[in-house]
Amino acid sequence: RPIGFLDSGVGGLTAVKAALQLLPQESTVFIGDQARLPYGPRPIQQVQTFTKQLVQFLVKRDVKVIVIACNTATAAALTWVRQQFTLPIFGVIAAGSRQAVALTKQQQIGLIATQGTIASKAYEREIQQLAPQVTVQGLATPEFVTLVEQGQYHDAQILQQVQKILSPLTKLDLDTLILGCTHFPLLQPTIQQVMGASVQLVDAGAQTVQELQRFLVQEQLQADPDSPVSHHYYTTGQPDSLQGIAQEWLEETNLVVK
Ligand code: DGN
Repeated sequence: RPIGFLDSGVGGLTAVKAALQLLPQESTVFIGDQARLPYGPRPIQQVQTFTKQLVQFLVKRDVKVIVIACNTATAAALTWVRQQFTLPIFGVIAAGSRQAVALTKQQQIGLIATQGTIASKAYEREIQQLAPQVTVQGLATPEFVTLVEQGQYHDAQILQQVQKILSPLTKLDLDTLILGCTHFPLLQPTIQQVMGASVQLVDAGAQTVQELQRFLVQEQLQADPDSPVSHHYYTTGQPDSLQGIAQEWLEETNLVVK
């Protein structure tokens, strides 16, 4: 049975990519809610309702586990949807927090995310529990979601814009920055260039896939290595809008979006 991934848009593909690399024997089903993107500015209850609908869509496709590959939906809806379904559901905030706490030396972590994730203080709460001495400097950067959805994530064109948006954080001399939105790893080279080589970037989605790998082993839920592997991609929007980015990002030319 496949692993299910959901996001508001193309961002969740960054977690799918980590799964294709780390768990090549596993099948996947991805759904991006591009018709209703962005989730960042929406009220919590609405994000909860949308997330539940996407979970239901994946459950119908008989997935064995779900990754909410969206920080905004994790912050708003993870606890709530877990109460309503029996299958295991992962968010992306816990694993991202653990990795950031393990990496920081100066006990101050930067966080970029959507308005919804920043306002939820979900990372602060998680990090507080792990390491009460660590502080979080959060910055909402919703513009990055738009850049990525429009396929404009290639360095040269956007460097200045990214520099301007991140300037409140570049002043802080951070050693660790959480990419607290699954869209942001597509901008990773540019963000790294702007923040400087000494800043370690945490990809919360990829970290979650590493924790998922351990979970599948522990629970003996791994795919049978002899069974055929399949990957399905769905969007609530126009298939073309996911297809191009998915093919390029996942380096998969035969990929079909429904
Ligand atoms: N990819 C989503 C996240 O990780 O928060 C958010 C994108 C959005 O809906 N604004």
